[in-house]
Amino acid sequence: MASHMENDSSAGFLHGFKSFATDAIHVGSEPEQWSSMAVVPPISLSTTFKQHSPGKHGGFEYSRSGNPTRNCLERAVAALDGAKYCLAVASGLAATLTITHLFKAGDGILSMNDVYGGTNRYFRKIAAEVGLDVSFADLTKLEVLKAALKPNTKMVWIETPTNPTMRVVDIQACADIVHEHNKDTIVVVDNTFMSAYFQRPLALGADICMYSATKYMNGHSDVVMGLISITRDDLYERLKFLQNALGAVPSPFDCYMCNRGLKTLHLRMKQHYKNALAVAQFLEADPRVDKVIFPGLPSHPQHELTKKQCTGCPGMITFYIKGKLEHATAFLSNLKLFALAESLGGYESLAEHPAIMTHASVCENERKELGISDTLVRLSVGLEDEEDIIADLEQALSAAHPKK
Ligand code: P1T
Repeated sequence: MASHMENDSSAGFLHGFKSFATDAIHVGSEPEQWSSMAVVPPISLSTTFKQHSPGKHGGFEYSRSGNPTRNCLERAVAALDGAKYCLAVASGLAATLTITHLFKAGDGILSMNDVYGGTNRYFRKIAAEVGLDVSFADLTKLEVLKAALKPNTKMVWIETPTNPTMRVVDIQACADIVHEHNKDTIVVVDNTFMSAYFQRPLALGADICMYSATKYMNGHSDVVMGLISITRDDLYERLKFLQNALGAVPSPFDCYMCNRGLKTLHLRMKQHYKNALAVAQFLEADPRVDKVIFPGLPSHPQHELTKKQCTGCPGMITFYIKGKLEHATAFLSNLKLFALAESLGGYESLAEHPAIMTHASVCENERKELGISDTLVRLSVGLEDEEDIIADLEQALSAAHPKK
């Protein structure tokens, strides 16, 4: 199998997934499925579908249960994840909610300690409130995982790399340990940061791979959506029931947009990686920066693990600026090309302050423990020209740390 990366940055990483681009472009979009032979899947807005006789229909009944445009997207994503099935839902958090509805009060959920702030908030303030036994642990340490598994643990939630501190969890090792503990305990990987292009959790032993498709999978910062990929038939049946019964489904227009975004996922991710590597190297050499966290740099503590389980790295970088909160604030306020905004994974560069913005809902003690400090800055490096991205970072660093 040939590597899909042409530049040296692919050195030592897992080989690219076979026929990824071809599948992204063709699976689910076959013209033969439409009487019009449309090459681009139409947006099917009808909420309901005519039946031949009661209960006898052409595959669709009501748009919450199934929609032709959503079908196209779900088939494409399943192919890209090496999965049998995919279910699209209304947001990344709707995916988390739908998956968590597999369980009942008293069941245990063990989550990676560093996760997206909204995931942390959902587990702590909603799932725990309705009686699920929620706990958090540093799943980068396998002995910690082993000690944290309980007889009632029904789901282990892994986010890797984590948002925002970019810790990397060994998916295969975790899945082996969890399934040895109890073969029915479900391992879920939030694959939002890596996207299907750089990481295939199901091939590494996970039972469910989920996304905030709002990020790289759609890639254009114009759709809020979640995706759930699975291969096990029993899990699919239960999740398909929940997709319809809970009702958190995306609109046909959003499904069209996300499917369109997928067609260039491979091109976008290669360029995100190239730009991010250049930015990470620039920041690491800069005296105004204390520390850079990017799994593609040899200085990342889990660089070797990243190379073993991923085919490359996305545009996500976090770094600690030298100084205090006022330096981080000055840096972020002076960026011109980067927009100071939440979210990530679009073609445009974004920067944010996790402690004040995306992870404000995580309690202060926990933030401190995880390293989400006042000087931590998160970048989502976009697809602009590398020299323009670096020039913007350079001028904002100079504004934060003016020469005396
Ligand atoms: O925003 P939504 O589509 O509901 O997805 C939630 C979510 C789930 N998982 C991860 C890893 C995420 O990063 C997110 C959303 N994250 C942001 C909005 C952010 O700026 O980090």
